[in-house]
Amino acid sequence: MLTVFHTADWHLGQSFFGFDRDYEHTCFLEWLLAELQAQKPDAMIVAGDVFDSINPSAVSQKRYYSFLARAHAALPNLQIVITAGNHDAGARLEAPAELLNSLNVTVVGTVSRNENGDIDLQKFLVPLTNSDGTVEAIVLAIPFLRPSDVPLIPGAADPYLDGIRELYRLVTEAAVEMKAKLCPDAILIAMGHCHLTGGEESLDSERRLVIGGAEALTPETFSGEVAYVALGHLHKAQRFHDGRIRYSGSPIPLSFAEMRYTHQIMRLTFERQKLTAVDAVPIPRSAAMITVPAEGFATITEVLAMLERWTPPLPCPRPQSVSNDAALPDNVEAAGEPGASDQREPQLPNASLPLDQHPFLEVRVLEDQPDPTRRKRIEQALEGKPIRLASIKVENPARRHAFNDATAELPTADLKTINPEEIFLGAHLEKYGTAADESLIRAFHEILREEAHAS
Ligand SMILES: [Mn+2]
Repeated sequence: MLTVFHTADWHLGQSFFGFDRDYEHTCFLEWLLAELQAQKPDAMIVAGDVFDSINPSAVSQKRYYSFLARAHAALPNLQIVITAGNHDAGARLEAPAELLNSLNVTVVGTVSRNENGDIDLQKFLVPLTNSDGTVEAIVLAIPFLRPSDVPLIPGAADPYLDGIRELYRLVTEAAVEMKAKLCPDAILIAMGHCHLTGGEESLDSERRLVIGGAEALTPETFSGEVAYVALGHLHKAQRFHDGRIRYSGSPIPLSFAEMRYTHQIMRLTFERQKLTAVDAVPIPRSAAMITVPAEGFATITEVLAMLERWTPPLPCPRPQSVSNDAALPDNVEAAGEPGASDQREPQLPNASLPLDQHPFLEVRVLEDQPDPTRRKRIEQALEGKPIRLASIKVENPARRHAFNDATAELPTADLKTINPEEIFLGAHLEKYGTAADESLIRAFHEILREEAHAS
């Protein structure tokens, strides 16, 4: 029997509308370490997007390397296989590969070629052993593939997609060969960081791989010889082909569009050369994400009233290793203080929720007229409340309609004859669906005069 954890899309170091996610990532990694210790899987695979950017912060790198070191110290037989995603710098992720080998961690970030230009297929093959030391599986550790990574196929209709399919075919062939030689009973587990046709996406944070949807691969890319395909890239956990191919999903929501996803890791059990069980292990949420209103949009008056009424959630217990006491207000006892939690009222004083546990808020306002005071009024309504205002989303139902009308009526003027007021009036109509009033037009002319003086 072989048990494997499948996770992906950690996006360590993400900056969320200027707020960092270090607390949430630390909680996740603590939880993951505890899960590993409790369940003692033979291996864990991380299918890309370890970091959010190609130049990850020192703090996020520290989280990552500390986690790997602690996981190895706690479970010396645990094998970890990590591939690079489209957010990662593959070469950078791979740079400490030899060092990480000593921690039983294999990292594949890039495609390597020999002096003839042939792709090194062996680099992608990682044998997994069970607790007896028998090779039970071979992982096809394939990172996110860029167009220059894939084999050139003469006359291909789509060189990139066909190249990806060809690379998977070649690696599968090499794995089958290795299996015949080394361990005829082993199963094949493929990894990938890609977009499968029909996959449900969240465009806010995944970053489209190629514009136009042509980047999507079909599930047939993965040969039937592969028992399980562990994917990353789409942040919603989802399955294809009766669950043989899965996205584990990201451990935390990376955008407001993902706040209702179930965040989980997959625990896979393989027995007698077959995938016999897949369990989704839910990951506890360490900071809430909310929108006001909960559904759709509301007028600024309604929104302000809702924000006034809003009350904070109870704080979550802090993991031991989060040493961010600076974020704790002075009147709060440190976590773990005996009796501290018992004395807490359900209605908390505002300051008692540590800053990094404040929910992220997106305010969704229905716009009927220009409102330069909007942000200020929202901020005032939130004053003293333990919440992080991340985003104000403005919806104007009249806008699209007005825009269509306006563009239909716009004369085709050349740049020399068009005047600033006309552009301003057109833009106002397009944005708000109404004509600008006298005071606004006066204010606009005032700006024009100032501008003329300045230049
Ligand atoms: Mn991702």
